Amino acid sequence: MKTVYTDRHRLRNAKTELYGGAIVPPFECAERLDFITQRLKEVDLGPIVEPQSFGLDPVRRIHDADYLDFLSICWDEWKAAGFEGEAIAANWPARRMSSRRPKHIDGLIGYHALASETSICPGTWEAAQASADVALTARKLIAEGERAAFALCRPPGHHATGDMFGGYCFLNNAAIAAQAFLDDGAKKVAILDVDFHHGNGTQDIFYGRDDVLFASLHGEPETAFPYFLGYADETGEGAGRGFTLNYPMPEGTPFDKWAEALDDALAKIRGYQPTALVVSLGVDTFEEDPISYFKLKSDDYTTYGRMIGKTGLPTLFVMEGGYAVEQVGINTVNVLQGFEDAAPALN
Ligand code: OKP
Ligand code: ZN
Repeated sequence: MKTVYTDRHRLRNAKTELYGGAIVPPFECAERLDFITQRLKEVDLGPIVEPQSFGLDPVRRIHDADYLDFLSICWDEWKAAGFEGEAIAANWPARRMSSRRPKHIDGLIGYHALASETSICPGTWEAAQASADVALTARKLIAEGERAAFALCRPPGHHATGDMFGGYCFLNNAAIAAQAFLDDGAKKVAILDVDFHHGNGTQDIFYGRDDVLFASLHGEPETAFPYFLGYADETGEGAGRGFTLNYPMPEGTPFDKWAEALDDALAKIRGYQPTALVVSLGVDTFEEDPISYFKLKSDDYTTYGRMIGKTGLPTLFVMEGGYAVEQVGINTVNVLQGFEDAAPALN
């Protein structure tokens, strides 16, 4: 399988994350991708190719114009405001307050943020656009006949909504790619989110629609980020009723329990008969992940890659999280190898 990758992810090199009341070096760091590209080469999974540029039109299909405008000006305005640190949200339109959009960047950033851990630094906007191009390029490989492709995206995307960033995400790469499949003639697309965290952004974007089936396996919202979405009784609204599937699971969940949820999700995805499957691939389900609490082991990634491969669907893997940096390469590539094992390349 081909991987799409660009060094432009390094344009985002944030120095700060707000974590437990302390400012720490971000868990979501450039080094993660070094371990993944190294492993891809070690096992010779396939060619690593550069993305092409699609511009902002396919991004605008998912994200609001004023949100994209905010992302493009955020750093310059933060600097112009005279702040010393990286741009970080500290103010929100909380319950019973006005949701009108402020002008000052200190207010505006809160309007467009869903959490405060993620700092915006110079280069963030450029890296986020490159990450979307990676997803769109890998999607195009599938449209042109590949059975599968790996979009090695960074920054990740599944927490980003149409108008909010947070949880290390700015542009929702998986949603942008899914919409591109539809705009290219697909009638139905499924998104399977196996990252440890609930894909709240993707769910929110497609919640009222029946042309995208969204299924997410994740830490239960009572105890895991993003806390305010991902309950099992969230199943979609209006035309989208029944097209959102949530599998929240408790602390300590081992692979056999997790795999039962995956089995159920895959059966429903098969029944939906989508033209393509987009996998939001986060490997923070790993037992040694520093910010998560599932108990998957490295071999389990191969096993579930095979399970996904057995659907026989054209599959776009889009990189999301995974923070046990030194094992991120092995675990991610295990999924792709397991997939190829069950679904050999067409050419
Ligand atoms: C991004 B992705 C843990 C705090 C976590 C943000 C996590 C973002 C995860 N105690 N804060 O889904 O991997
Ligand atoms: Zn995650």
